[in-house]
Formats: sequence, C-alpha cells, structure tokens
Amino acid sequence: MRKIIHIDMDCFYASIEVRDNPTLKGKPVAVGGTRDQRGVLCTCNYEAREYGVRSAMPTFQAFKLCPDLIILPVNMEKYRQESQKIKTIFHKYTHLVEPLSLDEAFLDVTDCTEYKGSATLMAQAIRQEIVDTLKITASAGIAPNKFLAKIASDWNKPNGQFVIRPDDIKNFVHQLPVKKIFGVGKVTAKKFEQMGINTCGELQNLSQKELIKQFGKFGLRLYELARGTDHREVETKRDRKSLSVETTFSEDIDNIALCHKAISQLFSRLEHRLQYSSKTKIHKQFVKIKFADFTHTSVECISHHLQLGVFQQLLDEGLQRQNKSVRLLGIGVRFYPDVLEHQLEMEV
Ligand code: TTP
Ligand code: MG
Repeated sequence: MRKIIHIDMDCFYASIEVRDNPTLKGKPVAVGGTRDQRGVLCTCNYEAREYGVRSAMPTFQAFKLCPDLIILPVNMEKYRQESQKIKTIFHKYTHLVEPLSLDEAFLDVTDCTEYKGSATLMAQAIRQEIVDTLKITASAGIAPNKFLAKIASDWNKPNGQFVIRPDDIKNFVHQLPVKKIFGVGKVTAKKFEQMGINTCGELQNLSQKELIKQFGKFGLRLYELARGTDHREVETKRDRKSLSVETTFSEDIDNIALCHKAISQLFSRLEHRLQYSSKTKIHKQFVKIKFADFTHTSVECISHHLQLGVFQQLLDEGLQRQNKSVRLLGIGVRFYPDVLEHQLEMEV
C-alpha cells in the first residue's frame, strides 16, 4: 500500500493577486482576459464563485453573474515563481514529486519516516509551510493511490484536507459519482446515466467483459477505478518520457477540417506546457486518435523540433486508418532518454 498526498492550491492565480493587493480581500476577484478582448477567465476567488463565476468562463458571462467582479490581468511570471517555492517545500518531504501543473502535485510519502510516517500529519505540515512561506492556502488529499488522493484534495476545499484510508475505500467509492473519474466527460457520464449508473458502486455491477466491450482499454481502467484501484506510480519529472495534451469533443466529429483546427489549438497548449518542462530534447512527435467506438490509434515519427505541420501529417495518416468519427485527439512529444540526452549535450 502506498501513501500518496495530492496538493492543490486554492484559487491559485487569484490568491496570489489578492495577497499582493490586500484592498481586494473579501471582494470577488478573477484573473483572465478583459471583457472587451472577448476574454476568458483563468480562475476566480471563492467570493466570486458564490455568484456562479468559474474558471474558463467567458468574461462577459461572468460580469452578468457578478457585476462587481474585479478582473486582473494574468501575470504568469509571478505564478511560476510562486510555483517554484511550493515545489521547494514539497522536496523537503520527498523527492518523489510529480507536478501536474503550476499549482498541483502528487507526492509519494510511503517511505517517509517523519511525523511517525503519518501522511495526514505530513500533509498538514506541508500546507502550514505553504501558508507561512507564500501566505496563500492549499488543500490536500491523502490516500493509498493517485486517483483517490486527487479526488480527496477537492473534498474539503478550500484550505482543507481529506483522508481516505485503505479501510475506507470500499465505502468511499460506493457513493462516488462516476463523473469524478478522470476521463469520464459529459458524453460518457450521460451514457452511464442512461444505463442507470450514477455512482461507482453502480458501475461495479458491470463485468470487466461488458466494460471492455463498451469502452475498449478504458473499460479495464473503469473496472479498476470503480473499485478505488489505481496502480500508477508517482512519476517524477526526471523520468518523464513524454509530454502530451488531449481534448475530448463534446460530440464525436467526422469533419477533417475540424480535426485540423483542434490540432492547432492543442499545439498552442503543448508549446505552453513545454515551456515549463524540465525536459526539452525532443525525440519524437506523436498523434493519438480515439474513435467514437473507443478504439484508438497512434502515429509517431522522429522529429527534433516541435512542428505543427508534422502533427498535421500524422493526423491525416491516423485518420486514414479507420473510417469512423473522432471522439478524442491528442498530440505529444517523446523525449530522449536521460543517457541519450547526456550524450547529445556532449556532442553539441
Ligand atoms: P485549478 O487548480 O484548477 O484552479 P484554482 O487553483 O484556481 O482553484 P481551486 O481552488 O478550485 O483549485 O487551476 C490552477 C490554476 O490554473 C488557476 O489558478 C488558473 C489556471 N487555470 C487556467 O488558466 N484555466 C483553466 O481553465 C483552469 C481550470 C485553471
Ligand atoms: Mg488549484
């Protein structure tokens, strides 16, 4: 049994901005694009959430819900610096840290002996240290695996934590809505709803065979997650082998032009993610396509520089393999293994 902590900062960008301008305290504040630029919000504080304002909401819509909303511009450089401070704190506890984004990470504390090995007390201490150093709050989830730890960190948000002990798993997942499973988007959730399945407990009634028939390889994963099982390891950046981004369409699409448009959008996201990646030496580019029937294919080629055109060619190649509409598209890069990367540096 592992001990995993998932830490997620509370309304990260907004907390930083309010911290740096205390006159904003207690007021509804968001960070993102302005109304006249037809912008979208990155996030907002909990005061703004009371009005129904949310991340990724168009700014004009947020103003309709909350006319007093204060919108501040995005200051990535500042958020990146704060993110670095959080990471330094994490590494005091364990080197098994897997950052998921600027404000979120998994920590494997299975072998940590501090706090008599109590992951709950460690999470408490980490959150306190974040408050002391950064003057903003974080929430934590503590569980025997990544899947449950991530759900748990959301349970007592903001500024809270929640523990799922091995003995609690059975009861916890029984009531857990299937929507909480990563990868179960609106479309799959609706499909389940039509089958009378709303909770993981109900999902457990489907056999492995049935799930695989309906969802392919993802079915196998659903079978495990519905039981609170997740064997994925905390993957530190050092051993990161690839980096990818993907999107699931709200409706399956069969239009090639739309697929190409999606690839361009994914490309910007991947470029952005690569800016924060400690690995930079690209070895391959790949495209992943999941079809409406949940079968999937991936196409890759050697490439040392990130190029949109290469992804477009790979997409065309992948689409030719099956004549079906597309449910999900992903693009990514594989990095040189560390040894090779080292060699490459020597050669330069
Ligand atoms: P989240 O952790 O999803 O959100 P949050 O930290 O703002 O709020 P919560 O308390 O619910 O955790 O994302 C972290 C940061 O990433 C967020 O502060 C802003 C950025 N972000 C975007 O830019 N766009 C988005 O759509 C989302 C969800 C987040
Ligand atoms: Mg957060």
